[in-house]
Amino acid sequence: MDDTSNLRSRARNTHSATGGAPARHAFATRAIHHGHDPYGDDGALNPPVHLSATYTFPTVEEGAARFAGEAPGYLYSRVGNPTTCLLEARLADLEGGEAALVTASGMGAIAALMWTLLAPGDELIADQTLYGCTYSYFTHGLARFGVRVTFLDLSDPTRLAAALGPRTRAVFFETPANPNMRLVDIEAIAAITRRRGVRTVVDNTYCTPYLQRPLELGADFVVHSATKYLGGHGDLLAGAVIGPRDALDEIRATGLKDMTGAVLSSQDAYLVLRGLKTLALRMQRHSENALALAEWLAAQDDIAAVHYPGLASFPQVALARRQMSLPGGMLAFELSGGRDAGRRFIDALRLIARAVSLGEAESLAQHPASMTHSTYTEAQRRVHGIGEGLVRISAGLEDRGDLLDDVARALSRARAEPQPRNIR
Ligand code: 3LM
Repeated sequence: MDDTSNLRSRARNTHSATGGAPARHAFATRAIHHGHDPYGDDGALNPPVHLSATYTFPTVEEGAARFAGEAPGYLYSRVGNPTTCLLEARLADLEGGEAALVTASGMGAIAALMWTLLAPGDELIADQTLYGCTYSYFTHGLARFGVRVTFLDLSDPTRLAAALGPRTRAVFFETPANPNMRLVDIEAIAAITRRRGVRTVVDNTYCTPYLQRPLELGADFVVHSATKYLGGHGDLLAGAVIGPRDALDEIRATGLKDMTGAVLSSQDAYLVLRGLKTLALRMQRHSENALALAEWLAAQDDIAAVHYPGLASFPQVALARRQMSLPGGMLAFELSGGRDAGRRFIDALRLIARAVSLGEAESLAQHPASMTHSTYTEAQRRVHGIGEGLVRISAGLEDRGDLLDDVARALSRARAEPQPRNIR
């Protein structure tokens, strides 16, 4: 057995633990209980944080058997750790996948998956609108190593069949897309890729499995920035890949163990497990607050467009209702005054924080063209549908009235003459 296949078997062993709540329980219950037996070992209601880089072998023979994948047990935390493995079991369960792999960041998850799926000469087809660093990794990272990356507007799935070539291995998209909220029909895309043996990868960061479960709609892999809603408190970076067990074993043994080494620490895995306990509640509140903001903004004369899947005026509202159980906590909008008005608005906010990232208790606002999507050139942003005046808000968990007051006040200041920054 080569090193890779040993580790695949090893990962299978360390991932076999289930226990906890049976699968018939509802999402909110499984997000709290799945995979942990509070009556096991020492009776701890909360799972312990295992702070150990390495694990002892009772004998050399036993250690060799673990390395060969012939005996269960941990060997080194870059391959598996009881706390990270519990998080993996829970995320796999919530997304409806066979297995999961957690990583040090969302970019770590995407890189571990892509380095494993793709080889020089292969083609990746990606949606035209992506989070800035994913776009940068595809264009400057994968392309440098001989992978052809083709960007396509996947909000129209009919374009895909004609674009698939003999070396197309995977199709990657976010839905809703960061930052312009355009949706991609997961079921329609997966119906096309399945027939051609091409893997469909969905970045489900904006939705979380509480709102949308791409694997149930035919996707092969889900990736997450768990830094966002899954962790939920803005106090860590983490990522995840969820999908078929054999493929995940391979990603663990190659993309993660040997190529990126982007392993999640057990302390951060614990914090994500803690965040998951309130995921269902938080996603409901994020959605309520985002809807209130979107509706209020859409009623203002000087707002040129509001992009939010919960609005009846949203062009893809039928798809949103079919594919997502709630419209989520993210919205984007454009002021008629363009880039300057957008930046004045963000500068005038007092409660909503000027910051990138999303999915935290605190509401956050940012200007994609000069922040999260500054990895695109202005010309590329035009082609990829990312407006210069776009403002992105991650609706937090605060009181809805306080958020509306902040937005109303900032908007009236943005309408006025340009103000010096941070005058209150
Ligand atoms: C952001 N996004 O503000 P990490 N996939 C999606 C994402 O939104 C992100 C990642 C992957 C933002 C981060 S910008 C400097 C801050 C849809 C991250 C990458 O590696 O955990 O940050 O995830 O939009």
